[in-house]
Amino acid sequence: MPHDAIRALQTEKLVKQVRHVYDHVPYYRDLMDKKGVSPDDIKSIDDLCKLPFLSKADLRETYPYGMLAVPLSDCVRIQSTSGTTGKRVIAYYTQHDIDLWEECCARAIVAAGGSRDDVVQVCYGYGLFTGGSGLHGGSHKVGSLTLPMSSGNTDRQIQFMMDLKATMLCCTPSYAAYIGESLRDRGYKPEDNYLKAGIFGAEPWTEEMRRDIEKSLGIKAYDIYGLTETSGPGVAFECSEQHGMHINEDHFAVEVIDPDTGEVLPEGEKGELVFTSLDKEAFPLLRYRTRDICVLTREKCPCGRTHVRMSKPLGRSDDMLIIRGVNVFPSQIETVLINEGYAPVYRIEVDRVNNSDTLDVFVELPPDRFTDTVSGIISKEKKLGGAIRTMLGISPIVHLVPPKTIERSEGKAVRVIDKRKLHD
Ligand code: DLL
Repeated sequence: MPHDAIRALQTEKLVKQVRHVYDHVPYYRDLMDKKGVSPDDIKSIDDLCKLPFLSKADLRETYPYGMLAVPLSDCVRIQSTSGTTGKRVIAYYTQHDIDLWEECCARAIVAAGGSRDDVVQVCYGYGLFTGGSGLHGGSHKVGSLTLPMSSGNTDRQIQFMMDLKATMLCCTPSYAAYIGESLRDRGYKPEDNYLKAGIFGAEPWTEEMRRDIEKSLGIKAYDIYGLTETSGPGVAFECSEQHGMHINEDHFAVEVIDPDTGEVLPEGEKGELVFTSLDKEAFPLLRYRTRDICVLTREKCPCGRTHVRMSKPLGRSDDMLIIRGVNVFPSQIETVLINEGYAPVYRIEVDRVNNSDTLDVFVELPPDRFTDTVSGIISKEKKLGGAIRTMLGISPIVHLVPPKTIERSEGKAVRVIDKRKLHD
Protein backbone atom coordinates (compact mmCIF):
# COMPACT_ATOMS: atom_id res chain seq x y z
CA MET A 1 0.00 0.00 0.00
CA PRO A 2 1.50 3.40 -0.89
CA HIS A 3 2.32 5.64 2.06
CA ASP A 4 -0.54 8.07 1.36
CA ALA A 5 -3.05 5.23 1.34
CA ILE A 6 -1.66 3.93 4.65
CA ARG A 7 -2.08 7.42 6.15
CA ALA A 8 -5.68 7.59 4.90
CA LEU A 9 -6.43 4.18 6.41
CA GLN A 10 -4.79 5.23 9.69
CA THR A 11 -6.88 8.41 9.77
CA GLU A 12 -10.09 6.47 9.26
CA LYS A 13 -9.21 4.00 12.02
CA LEU A 14 -7.83 6.57 14.49
CA VAL A 15 -10.94 8.77 14.40
CA LYS A 16 -13.09 5.74 15.28
CA GLN A 17 -10.64 4.42 17.85
CA VAL A 18 -10.38 7.68 19.80
CA ARG A 19 -14.16 7.86 20.03
CA HIS A 20 -14.29 4.20 21.18
CA VAL A 21 -11.70 4.80 23.91
CA TYR A 22 -13.22 8.10 25.04
CA ASP A 23 -16.64 6.52 25.37
CA HIS A 24 -15.51 3.33 27.14
CA VAL A 25 -12.34 4.01 29.15
CA PRO A 26 -13.05 6.62 31.87
CA TYR A 27 -9.36 6.75 32.86
CA TYR A 28 -8.27 7.86 29.39
CA ARG A 29 -11.32 10.13 29.03
CA ASP A 30 -10.09 11.97 32.16
CA LEU A 31 -6.59 12.30 30.68
CA MET A 32 -8.05 13.77 27.49
CA ASP A 33 -10.33 16.12 29.40
CA LYS A 34 -7.41 17.31 31.51
CA LYS A 35 -5.42 17.99 28.34
CA GLY A 36 -8.40 19.77 26.81
CA VAL A 37 -8.69 17.40 23.85
CA SER A 38 -12.00 15.99 22.70
CA PRO A 39 -12.60 13.23 20.15
CA ASP A 40 -13.84 15.94 17.75
CA ASP A 41 -10.31 17.42 17.70
CA ILE A 42 -8.94 14.22 16.18
CA LYS A 43 -9.72 14.51 12.49
CA SER A 44 -6.63 12.95 10.96
CA ILE A 45 -3.57 10.89 11.82
CA ASP A 46 -1.68 14.21 12.00
CA ASP A 47 -3.70 15.00 15.14
CA LEU A 48 -2.24 12.00 16.98
CA CYS A 49 0.25 14.28 18.76
CA LYS A 50 -2.63 16.08 20.49
CA LEU A 51 -3.50 12.99 22.55
CA PRO A 52 -2.08 12.28 26.03
CA PHE A 53 0.58 9.60 26.48
CA LEU A 54 0.11 6.37 28.39
CA SER A 55 2.89 4.53 30.20
CA LYS A 56 3.37 1.45 32.34
CA ALA A 57 2.56 3.57 35.40
CA ASP A 58 -0.96 4.16 34.00
CA LEU A 59 -1.39 0.43 33.48
CA ARG A 60 -0.34 -0.27 37.07
CA GLU A 61 -2.74 2.40 38.26
CA THR A 62 -5.65 0.84 36.36
CA TYR A 63 -4.74 -2.81 37.07
CA PRO A 64 -6.40 -5.12 36.34
CA TYR A 65 -9.42 -3.95 34.31
CA GLY A 66 -9.27 -0.17 34.23
CA MET A 67 -8.25 -0.03 30.57
CA LEU A 68 -10.91 -2.43 29.37
CA ALA A 69 -12.87 -0.88 26.49
CA VAL A 70 -15.47 -3.62 25.94
CA PRO A 71 -17.62 -5.70 28.33
CA LEU A 72 -15.50 -8.42 29.92
CA SER A 73 -17.93 -10.98 28.48
CA ASP A 74 -16.71 -9.99 24.98
CA CYS A 75 -13.13 -10.98 25.89
CA VAL A 76 -11.81 -14.44 25.15
CA ARG A 77 -8.19 -14.25 26.39
CA ILE A 78 -5.82 -12.68 28.90
CA GLN A 79 -2.03 -12.54 28.56
CA SER A 80 0.58 -10.84 30.68
CA THR A 81 4.12 -9.48 30.67
CA SER A 82 7.12 -11.51 31.67
CA GLY A 83 8.11 -8.94 34.32
CA THR A 84 8.83 -10.18 37.81
CA THR A 85 8.69 -6.91 39.75
CA GLY A 86 5.63 -4.91 40.65
CA LYS A 87 2.21 -5.51 39.19
CA ARG A 88 2.31 -7.28 35.88
CA VAL A 89 0.69 -5.74 32.84
CA ILE A 90 -2.50 -7.55 31.92
CA ALA A 91 -3.69 -7.49 28.30
CA TYR A 92 -7.14 -8.67 27.24
CA TYR A 93 -8.38 -9.66 23.81
CA THR A 94 -11.65 -10.10 21.98
CA GLN A 95 -11.70 -12.74 19.23
CA HIS A 96 -11.20 -9.89 16.73
CA ASP A 97 -8.06 -8.82 18.67
CA ILE A 98 -6.69 -12.37 18.62
CA ASP A 99 -7.29 -12.59 14.86
CA LEU A 100 -5.51 -9.27 14.31
CA TRP A 101 -2.54 -10.33 16.45
CA GLU A 102 -2.21 -13.71 14.75
CA GLU A 103 -2.36 -11.97 11.37
CA CYS A 104 0.61 -9.82 12.41
CA CYS A 105 2.56 -12.92 13.48
CA ALA A 106 1.60 -14.73 10.27
CA ARG A 107 3.11 -11.85 8.29
CA ALA A 108 6.35 -12.30 10.24
CA ILE A 109 6.47 -16.00 9.40
CA VAL A 110 5.77 -15.38 5.69
CA ALA A 111 8.40 -12.62 5.62
CA ALA A 112 10.92 -15.14 6.96
CA GLY A 113 10.07 -17.50 4.09
CA GLY A 114 7.41 -19.59 5.83
CA SER A 115 4.49 -21.30 4.09
CA ARG A 116 2.04 -24.16 4.63
CA ASP A 117 4.88 -26.55 3.75
CA ASP A 118 6.88 -25.60 6.84
CA VAL A 119 7.17 -27.27 10.23
CA VAL A 120 7.31 -24.42 12.77
CA GLN A 121 8.82 -25.29 16.15
CA VAL A 122 7.58 -22.74 18.68
CA CYS A 123 9.78 -22.74 21.77
CA TYR A 124 8.84 -19.37 23.19
CA GLY A 125 7.12 -19.90 26.52
CA TYR A 126 3.40 -20.65 26.35
CA GLY A 127 1.05 -19.49 29.08
CA LEU A 128 0.73 -15.88 30.16
CA PHE A 129 3.76 -14.77 28.10
CA THR A 130 2.71 -13.71 24.61
CA GLY A 131 5.61 -15.31 22.70
CA GLY A 132 4.28 -18.88 22.51
CA SER A 133 0.65 -18.22 21.70
CA GLY A 134 1.45 -15.35 19.31
CA LEU A 135 3.77 -17.32 17.02
CA HIS A 136 1.60 -20.41 17.46
CA GLY A 137 -1.46 -18.53 16.17
CA GLY A 138 0.55 -16.97 13.35
CA SER A 139 1.84 -20.37 12.28
CA HIS A 140 -1.73 -21.74 12.19
CA LYS A 141 -2.85 -18.79 10.08
CA VAL A 142 -0.10 -19.49 7.57
CA GLY A 143 -1.16 -23.14 7.54
CA SER A 144 2.24 -24.43 8.68
CA LEU A 145 2.53 -27.57 10.76
CA THR A 146 2.91 -26.16 14.26
CA LEU A 147 4.99 -27.78 16.99
CA PRO A 148 3.88 -26.21 20.31
CA MET A 149 7.02 -27.07 22.29
CA SER A 150 7.12 -24.12 24.71
CA SER A 151 10.52 -23.33 26.24
CA GLY A 152 12.85 -25.65 28.10
CA ASN A 153 13.64 -29.36 28.00
CA THR A 154 16.35 -28.90 25.40
CA ASP A 155 16.84 -32.66 24.90
CA ARG A 156 13.23 -32.99 23.82
CA GLN A 157 13.47 -29.86 21.66
CA ILE A 158 16.38 -31.39 19.79
CA GLN A 159 14.76 -34.81 19.45
CA PHE A 160 11.56 -33.34 17.96
CA MET A 161 13.51 -30.90 15.83
CA MET A 162 15.44 -33.74 14.20
CA ASP A 163 12.70 -36.43 14.12
CA LEU A 164 9.93 -34.14 12.85
CA LYS A 165 12.28 -32.22 10.53
CA ALA A 166 11.41 -28.77 11.85
CA THR A 167 12.16 -26.09 9.25
CA MET A 168 11.55 -22.95 11.31
CA LEU A 169 12.44 -22.16 14.89
CA CYS A 170 10.76 -19.50 17.02
CA CYS A 171 12.32 -18.60 20.40
CA THR A 172 14.39 -15.95 22.15
CA PRO A 173 17.80 -15.36 20.54
CA SER A 174 19.55 -16.49 23.73
CA TYR A 175 17.68 -19.80 23.64
CA ALA A 176 18.46 -20.17 19.91
CA ALA A 177 22.15 -19.72 20.72
CA TYR A 178 21.83 -22.34 23.46
CA ILE A 179 20.08 -24.80 21.15
CA GLY A 180 22.90 -24.26 18.63
CA GLU A 181 25.48 -24.95 21.34
CA SER A 182 23.58 -28.04 22.53
CA LEU A 183 23.38 -29.44 18.99
CA ARG A 184 27.14 -28.99 18.62
CA ASP A 185 27.72 -30.72 21.99
CA ARG A 186 25.72 -33.68 20.75
CA GLY A 187 27.92 -33.98 17.67
CA TYR A 188 25.53 -32.41 15.13
CA LYS A 189 26.94 -30.16 12.43
CA PRO A 190 24.90 -27.10 11.30
CA GLU A 191 23.96 -28.87 8.06
CA ASP A 192 22.58 -31.91 9.92
CA ASN A 193 19.30 -30.19 10.92
CA TYR A 194 16.40 -29.28 8.59
CA LEU A 195 15.97 -25.72 9.78
CA LYS A 196 16.06 -22.92 7.22
CA ALA A 197 15.05 -19.91 9.30
CA GLY A 198 14.42 -18.70 12.82
CA ILE A 199 12.24 -15.89 14.19
CA PHE A 200 13.86 -14.54 17.30
CA GLY A 201 12.86 -11.66 19.56
CA ALA A 202 11.57 -10.58 22.97
CA GLU A 203 15.01 -9.37 24.06
CA PRO A 204 17.84 -7.27 22.62
CA TRP A 205 20.39 -9.03 20.42
CA THR A 206 23.16 -7.78 18.20
CA GLU A 207 24.14 -8.31 14.56
CA GLU A 208 27.11 -10.28 15.83
CA MET A 209 24.80 -12.60 17.75
CA ARG A 210 22.70 -13.00 14.61
CA ARG A 211 25.76 -14.17 12.66
CA ASP A 212 26.71 -16.51 15.47
CA ILE A 213 23.25 -18.12 15.55
CA GLU A 214 23.05 -18.31 11.75
CA LYS A 215 26.38 -20.12 11.69
CA SER A 216 25.69 -22.54 14.51
CA LEU A 217 22.25 -23.56 13.21
CA GLY A 218 22.87 -23.12 9.47
CA ILE A 219 19.84 -20.81 9.09
CA LYS A 220 18.75 -17.24 8.37
CA ALA A 221 17.85 -15.53 11.66
CA TYR A 222 15.08 -12.91 11.61
CA ASP A 223 14.18 -10.41 14.30
CA ILE A 224 10.64 -9.93 15.60
CA TYR A 225 9.47 -7.22 17.97
CA GLY A 226 6.43 -6.58 20.10
CA LEU A 227 5.18 -6.06 23.61
CA THR A 228 2.28 -7.34 25.64
CA GLU A 229 0.70 -3.88 25.66
CA THR A 230 0.33 -3.89 21.86
CA SER A 231 -0.81 -7.60 21.71
CA GLY A 232 2.56 -9.35 21.85
CA PRO A 233 5.07 -10.31 19.14
CA GLY A 234 4.43 -9.20 15.59
CA VAL A 235 4.11 -5.43 15.89
CA ALA A 236 7.21 -5.40 13.68
CA PHE A 237 9.25 -8.05 11.90
CA GLU A 238 12.18 -8.43 9.54
CA CYS A 239 11.86 -9.27 5.85
CA SER A 240 14.35 -11.04 3.59
CA GLU A 241 16.58 -7.94 3.66
CA GLN A 242 17.23 -8.41 7.41
CA HIS A 243 17.67 -4.66 7.62
CA GLY A 244 15.16 -3.16 10.04
CA MET A 245 11.75 -4.42 11.10
CA HIS A 246 8.61 -3.41 9.17
CA ILE A 247 5.97 -2.08 11.53
CA ASN A 248 2.42 -3.26 10.83
CA GLU A 249 1.25 0.30 10.28
CA ASP A 250 -2.25 -0.67 9.22
CA HIS A 251 -2.79 -1.77 12.84
CA PHE A 252 -0.31 0.37 14.80
CA ALA A 253 0.58 4.04 14.32
CA VAL A 254 4.14 4.73 15.42
CA GLU A 255 5.92 7.85 16.66
CA VAL A 256 9.44 8.44 17.98
CA ILE A 257 9.66 10.97 20.80
CA ASP A 258 12.30 12.63 22.92
CA PRO A 259 12.02 10.61 26.16
CA ASP A 260 12.67 13.69 28.29
CA THR A 261 10.40 16.26 26.66
CA GLY A 262 7.80 14.07 24.90
CA GLU A 263 8.38 16.04 21.69
CA VAL A 264 7.80 14.07 18.45
CA LEU A 265 11.10 13.69 16.61
CA PRO A 266 11.59 13.76 12.83
CA GLU A 267 12.23 10.53 10.92
CA GLY A 268 15.76 9.24 11.34
CA GLU A 269 16.27 10.59 14.85
CA LYS A 270 16.86 8.31 17.77
CA GLY A 271 14.19 8.33 20.46
CA GLU A 272 11.52 6.43 22.34
CA LEU A 273 8.98 4.41 20.37
CA VAL A 274 5.33 5.23 20.97
CA PHE A 275 2.54 3.04 19.60
CA THR A 276 -1.14 3.68 19.07
CA SER A 277 -3.32 0.67 18.52
CA LEU A 278 -5.65 1.58 15.65
CA ASP A 279 -8.12 -1.26 15.69
CA LYS A 280 -7.84 -3.39 18.80
CA GLU A 281 -11.14 -3.54 20.66
CA ALA A 282 -10.54 -4.70 24.23
CA PHE A 283 -7.22 -3.08 25.18
CA PRO A 284 -6.72 -0.23 22.72
CA LEU A 285 -3.80 1.80 24.06
CA LEU A 286 -3.34 5.25 22.55
CA ARG A 287 0.17 6.79 22.46
CA TYR A 288 1.73 4.09 24.63
CA ARG A 289 5.34 4.85 25.60
CA THR A 290 7.39 1.69 25.15
CA ARG A 291 10.68 2.95 26.69
CA ASP A 292 12.44 1.26 23.75
CA ILE A 293 14.93 3.52 22.00
CA CYS A 294 14.85 3.20 18.20
CA VAL A 295 15.27 4.92 14.87
CA LEU A 296 12.66 4.77 12.08
CA THR A 297 13.27 4.84 8.34
CA ARG A 298 10.90 5.26 5.42
CA GLU A 299 13.60 4.51 2.88
CA LYS A 300 12.29 2.20 0.19
CA CYS A 301 12.85 -1.45 1.12
CA PRO A 302 13.99 -3.74 -1.72
CA CYS A 303 11.52 -6.39 -0.47
CA GLY A 304 8.65 -4.19 -1.74
CA ARG A 305 6.91 -3.70 1.60
CA THR A 306 5.99 -0.06 2.16
CA HIS A 307 5.55 -0.16 5.93
CA VAL A 308 8.03 1.95 7.89
CA ARG A 309 11.01 0.12 9.36
CA MET A 310 12.33 0.36 12.93
CA SER A 311 15.92 -0.35 13.91
CA LYS A 312 16.66 -3.02 16.46
CA PRO A 313 15.89 -1.46 19.84
CA LEU A 314 19.16 0.21 20.83
CA GLY A 315 18.33 -0.04 24.52
CA ARG A 316 15.61 1.19 26.81
CA SER A 317 15.22 4.71 28.05
CA ASP A 318 14.79 3.28 31.51
CA ASP A 319 17.38 0.49 31.75
CA MET A 320 20.29 2.10 30.05
CA LEU A 321 23.17 1.80 32.49
CA ILE A 322 25.06 4.89 33.52
CA ILE A 323 28.45 3.78 34.79
CA ARG A 324 30.84 6.44 36.01
CA GLY A 325 28.74 8.91 34.08
CA VAL A 326 28.98 6.99 30.84
CA ASN A 327 25.86 5.66 29.09
CA VAL A 328 26.32 1.95 28.54
CA PHE A 329 24.11 -0.43 26.62
CA PRO A 330 24.74 -4.13 27.35
CA SER A 331 24.60 -4.78 23.60
CA GLN A 332 27.85 -2.83 23.20
CA ILE A 333 29.62 -5.28 25.51
CA GLU A 334 28.07 -8.19 23.65
CA THR A 335 29.39 -6.85 20.36
CA VAL A 336 32.93 -6.75 21.74
CA LEU A 337 32.67 -10.29 23.14
CA ILE A 338 31.62 -11.75 19.83
CA ASN A 339 34.20 -9.73 17.88
CA GLU A 340 36.84 -11.12 20.24
CA GLY A 341 35.71 -14.70 19.60
CA TYR A 342 33.65 -15.33 22.74
CA ALA A 343 30.08 -16.69 22.87
CA PRO A 344 27.36 -14.20 23.80
CA VAL A 345 26.91 -15.87 27.17
CA TYR A 346 27.84 -13.31 29.80
CA ARG A 347 26.81 -11.50 32.96
CA ILE A 348 27.40 -7.85 33.74
CA GLU A 349 27.57 -6.77 37.37
CA VAL A 350 27.56 -3.11 38.30
CA ASP A 351 28.19 -1.94 41.85
CA ARG A 352 29.31 1.11 43.75
CA VAL A 353 32.35 0.81 46.02
CA ASN A 354 33.73 3.85 47.86
CA ASN A 355 31.49 6.12 45.81
CA SER A 356 32.89 4.82 42.57
CA ASP A 357 31.04 2.59 40.11
CA THR A 358 32.50 -0.81 39.32
CA LEU A 359 31.85 -2.83 36.20
CA ASP A 360 32.51 -6.59 36.23
CA VAL A 361 31.96 -8.67 33.11
CA PHE A 362 31.81 -12.46 33.50
CA VAL A 363 32.44 -14.35 30.28
CA GLU A 364 32.81 -18.04 29.55
CA LEU A 365 36.05 -19.31 28.10
CA PRO A 366 35.36 -21.26 24.93
CA PRO A 367 36.14 -24.99 25.55
CA ASP A 368 39.10 -24.95 23.12
CA ARG A 369 40.85 -22.25 25.18
CA PHE A 370 40.07 -23.73 28.58
CA THR A 371 43.35 -25.60 28.97
CA ASP A 372 45.29 -22.32 29.02
CA THR A 373 47.74 -21.49 31.80
CA VAL A 374 46.81 -18.98 34.49
CA SER A 375 49.07 -16.37 32.90
CA GLY A 376 47.41 -17.09 29.56
CA ILE A 377 43.99 -16.51 31.10
CA ILE A 378 45.10 -13.27 32.75
CA SER A 379 46.42 -11.95 29.47
CA LYS A 380 43.15 -12.86 27.72
CA GLU A 381 41.19 -11.08 30.45
CA LYS A 382 43.36 -8.01 29.95
CA LYS A 383 42.94 -8.09 26.19
CA LEU A 384 39.17 -8.40 26.43
CA GLY A 385 39.07 -5.67 29.10
CA GLY A 386 41.04 -3.40 26.75
CA ALA A 387 38.61 -4.05 23.89
CA ILE A 388 35.63 -3.24 26.14
CA ARG A 389 37.38 -0.07 27.35
CA THR A 390 37.92 1.01 23.75
CA MET A 391 34.20 0.52 23.04
CA LEU A 392 32.79 2.11 26.20
CA GLY A 393 35.45 4.51 27.38
CA ILE A 394 35.50 2.94 30.84
CA SER A 395 37.50 -0.01 32.17
CA PRO A 396 35.77 -3.18 33.25
CA ILE A 397 37.15 -6.06 35.30
CA VAL A 398 36.84 -9.13 33.10
CA HIS A 399 36.44 -12.57 34.67
CA LEU A 400 36.90 -15.53 32.35
CA VAL A 401 35.00 -18.44 33.84
CA PRO A 402 34.85 -22.14 32.90
CA PRO A 403 32.50 -23.19 30.07
CA LYS A 404 28.86 -23.73 31.01
CA THR A 405 29.06 -21.99 34.38
CA ILE A 406 26.93 -18.98 33.44
CA GLU A 407 23.27 -19.81 33.79
CA ARG A 408 21.57 -20.42 30.42
CA SER A 409 18.21 -18.95 29.67
CA GLU A 410 15.18 -20.67 28.20
CA GLY A 411 13.32 -17.39 27.97
CA LYS A 412 14.61 -13.88 28.21
CA ALA A 413 18.19 -13.78 29.45
CA VAL A 414 18.93 -11.75 32.57
CA ARG A 415 22.36 -10.37 31.80
CA VAL A 416 22.70 -7.30 33.98
CA ILE A 417 22.83 -7.24 37.75
CA ASP A 418 22.90 -3.66 38.96
CA LYS A 419 23.71 -3.94 42.64
CA ARG A 420 23.72 -0.16 43.03
CA LYS A 421 19.92 -0.14 43.10
CA LEU A 422 19.97 -2.32 46.22
CA HIS A 423 21.81 0.37 48.16
CA ASP A 424 19.38 3.24 47.43
O1 DLL B 1 8.56 -9.82 24.71
C1 DLL B 1 6.70 -9.96 23.19
C2 DLL B 1 7.50 -10.76 22.23
C3 DLL B 1 7.47 -12.13 22.29
C4 DLL B 1 8.27 -10.14 21.25
C5 DLL B 1 8.19 -12.91 21.36
C6 DLL B 1 8.98 -10.88 20.32
C7 DLL B 1 8.94 -12.26 20.39
P1 DLL B 1 6.96 -8.31 26.78
O2 DLL B 1 7.26 -9.46 27.67
O3 DLL B 1 5.83 -7.41 27.13
O4 DLL B 1 6.60 -8.81 25.31
O5 DLL B 1 8.29 -7.45 26.60
C8 DLL B 1 8.34 -6.35 25.73
O6 DLL B 1 10.70 -6.73 25.27
O7 DLL B 1 9.39 -3.41 25.16
C9 DLL B 1 11.36 -4.63 24.40
O8 DLL B 1 12.05 -3.94 25.40
C10 DLL B 1 11.71 -6.12 24.48
N1 DLL B 1 11.73 -6.69 23.12
C11 DLL B 1 10.74 -7.35 22.49
N2 DLL B 1 11.15 -7.75 21.25
C12 DLL B 1 12.42 -7.30 21.11
C13 DLL B 1 13.39 -7.38 20.07
C14 DLL B 1 7.41 -9.54 24.47
N3 DLL B 1 13.18 -8.01 18.92
C15 DLL B 1 9.73 -5.75 25.68
N4 DLL B 1 14.60 -6.79 20.30
C16 DLL B 1 9.87 -4.63 24.67
C17 DLL B 1 14.86 -6.13 21.45
C18 DLL B 1 12.78 -6.62 22.30
N5 DLL B 1 13.99 -6.04 22.47
